[in-house]
Parts: sequence; structure tokens; C-alpha cells
Amino acid sequence: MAVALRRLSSSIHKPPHFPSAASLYSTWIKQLNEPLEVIDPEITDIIELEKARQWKGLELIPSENFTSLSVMQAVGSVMTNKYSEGYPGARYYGGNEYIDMAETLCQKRALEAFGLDPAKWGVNVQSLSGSPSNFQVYTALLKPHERIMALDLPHGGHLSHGYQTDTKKISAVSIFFETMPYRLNESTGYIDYDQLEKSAALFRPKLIVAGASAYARLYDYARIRKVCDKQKAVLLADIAHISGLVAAGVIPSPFDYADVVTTTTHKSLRGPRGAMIFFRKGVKEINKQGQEAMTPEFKHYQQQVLSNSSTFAQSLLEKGYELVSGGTDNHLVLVNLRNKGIDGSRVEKVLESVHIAANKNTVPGDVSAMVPGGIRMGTPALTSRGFAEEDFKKVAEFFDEAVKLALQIKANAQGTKLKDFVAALQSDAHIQSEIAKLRHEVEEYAKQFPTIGFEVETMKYSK
Ligand code: DSN
Repeated sequence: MAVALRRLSSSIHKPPHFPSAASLYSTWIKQLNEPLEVIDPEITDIIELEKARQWKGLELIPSENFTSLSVMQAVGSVMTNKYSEGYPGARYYGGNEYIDMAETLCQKRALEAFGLDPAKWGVNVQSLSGSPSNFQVYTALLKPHERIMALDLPHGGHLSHGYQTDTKKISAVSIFFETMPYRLNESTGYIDYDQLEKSAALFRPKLIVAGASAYARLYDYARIRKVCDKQKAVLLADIAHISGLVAAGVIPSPFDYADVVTTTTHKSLRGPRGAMIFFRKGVKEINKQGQEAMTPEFKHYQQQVLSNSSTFAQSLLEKGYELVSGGTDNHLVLVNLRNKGIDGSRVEKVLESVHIAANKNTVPGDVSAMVPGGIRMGTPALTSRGFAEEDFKKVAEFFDEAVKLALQIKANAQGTKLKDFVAALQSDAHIQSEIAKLRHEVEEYAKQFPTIGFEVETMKYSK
């Protein structure tokens, strides 16, 4: 629209060829129907660069994935033009008959994907992302300042579960509600359910969250349900990371235990960017039918995600890396780098420079979230591109080479700050050539695998 207005105004300011209203209108309509590459070459070019990044790099951020072309087509349509406050059949604005059809179909498919009986479970599919969906649950079910318990952020939890430090309320959730963490048993790396139960008896929460963003093990929902029953608390399962695995039935489901379940739709579920809130109603039979997420192909994909994750963990252990909890039962690994003499921030910088996307992450015992001791990596995205077990052994080798480079850079750095490390990374000629070499190897490896949602042949930056 801004471009159309600018062109319109520049044509208005060019007398004596002041166009007639009819020709202005036809120019306007033509511009509104022009494709993106004609209207906005700058944005088009950035999208092309991002395509190349996705194709040539190794995507190991466990919350990311490659959604399908069909999903991209569905979310980029005229449906974006409509306001639709309310629910299907009960909207504030008129003209929502097709939005209602789409939303009702989406709700039906969401319930089917998790094998849920619509008489027993309802679902809200309007949330834009995971954090808002959690906040919507808290505000719907709790009064301001009622109490929430959740896994501590430095132990694998998520900001939207109410993180605060001893001195500062970091998440807005901890401003509007009173929050108390439960934690891992630091010697095993597994959730300390006994301590959770003791804390809950003292804190008496109104809601307990079972969910994580950096926990490589499975949740014991039955155990937390018992604590909730004792405290008369709501059990909210946040399965954002693992919902694809749950939908495929390859890891245990929380639906038998939870009162409410939230999930994003774009992580292991591999759908469009968004979130859903499932809420328990009555008790009826389970509907066994399913849609895309219930297909044999989707189940096979999720099994491969788990198998790749297990192989990746094993390869890292064999190379002397320490994993929080000692391994993985799901789609991610959390590497504790302390025994290697390096931290997550420095390794993340080197990984990025060799075109491997992963993220620094706190591990138990960390005091800083800015320079944490760990790296979090997951298998959903690369599994979507067809990576199998042997490929993840290779990814572990690339990771190991990057960590070795990070150690060299750290040794060469002029000071102990992260900025000294970055300066050494960017200025040392030998390091630059080692990085270029590894980046080339990584890209040549990644480029063998198909892209998702676009063709290499049509890419501007495929070389
Ligand atoms: N950003 C997601 C993650 O990386 O875990 C959750 O917020």
C-alpha cells in the first residue's frame, strides 16, 4: 500500500500529465495485483537470501522446522483481509461465513490430530504464538496474583511460564501472577518430582505447568497430575516443542492427565506459525480419525526425528560431550560445554559463522543467561529435509570441528570478554580461513538435501 501511495503521489506531482481519475484507478488496481518481485524488489531479495540460508545451512534449532509449500499457500491468501473477533457463528463483524468454515475445519482437524473426542475436548485455534496462548490460559483460569509453578528457565523451562530471578521479574507472567519454579535434580538432569511435590505443598499453586523448551527427557504427567489433585490445581501441559511427536504417537501424550494443553503449530508439528489451546470438557469416547498429522508418513517422520536425535546424542557422547541428563528421549539434545572449557555463546557464534544454526542455552548451575554453559540442538528441521542417522553423525563431526575452532579462537583472543572473542573470530586470518573451509564443507553437505517450499532452480542465490 505504501508503494502504491508513493507511486500515486509521484504521478500526481508530475504536471502537465495529470492522469484522469479513471486512469489513476486502473493504475492503482494494476499495482495492487502486481507480484511482490515487481512491487518490492528489496523485500523479494531478502526473501531470496533467506531461501539460500535455509538451503545451504544446517538448521539445528529444535523449535524450528520447514513447513510445506501448501501451508505457505494457505497462510498467504485473501483470508488475511478479514476481521473476525469472536468464535465461529458468534462474530462481532459480518461477512465471516468462510472464516467460520475455515476455523471450524481447523478446530476439527486439531482435535483429530491428537485423537481427541470433541465431546470431551475443545480447542481454540486463534492464538498467534505460544507465549500469548499461555498468557491467555492464565488470565482465563486464574485471578491476578494467583500462584503458578513451572520448570525454572535455567533448568529448561520457558519465559512464558513466569521466570523471575531472585531480584528481578523477567517475564511479565511473574508480574501479574506469583510464580515458583520447580527444578532438575542436578546430579541426574531429570526433573526432581519429589522436590516439586514438597514445594507445591508449601506454595499451594493454582496451576502447574508441565512443559519445557530445553528438556531432553519425557514428562511424567501422571506424577504431576497427582500433585495437582492434591493441591486442587489446574494442570497445563505446554507441548509446544513436542506436539508433533505427541500427534504421531511416538512419545506419551499429556491429554489423559492435563486440564489444558497449549502448543505452537510450527515446531515439531511442522504447520503454520501459530498456537492452539486445548481444554477439557466432559468425558466421552476417543475419536480415532485423523488428518495430515495422523498419516503414516507423519508418524514415520516423527520416528525418524527421535532416531536421529538418539544417534546425534550418541555421536556427541562418543566425542566426549556431556549432555544434560546424559542423553535424550525426544527431539533435542542439551550439550553442557563446561568440561570442554568453552561456553554456549562463543560456540553459537562459531556455529553461525560456519552456517550451522543452534542456540546457546542455560544449563543447571549457570549464573548468566547471556553467556550460558550450554548449546541446544534439535533434529526436526533437518529430518524434514531428509537427514537420517548417518547424516547426524556427520552433523556431530561438524559441531565438534566448530567447538575446536571456538577453543582456538578463545586462546587467541586479546581479552576474556565475548567481544574480544568476536574480534578474534573476525580478525585472525588463519581462523578466517579455517572458518571458510568448514563453512564450505557444511554448505556442500547441506545442499545435497532438498529444499522445502521452493525449488533450487528458481533461487537467485543458489550459487
Ligand atoms: N522460541 C521457542 C524455543 O526456541 O524454544 C519457544 O519460545
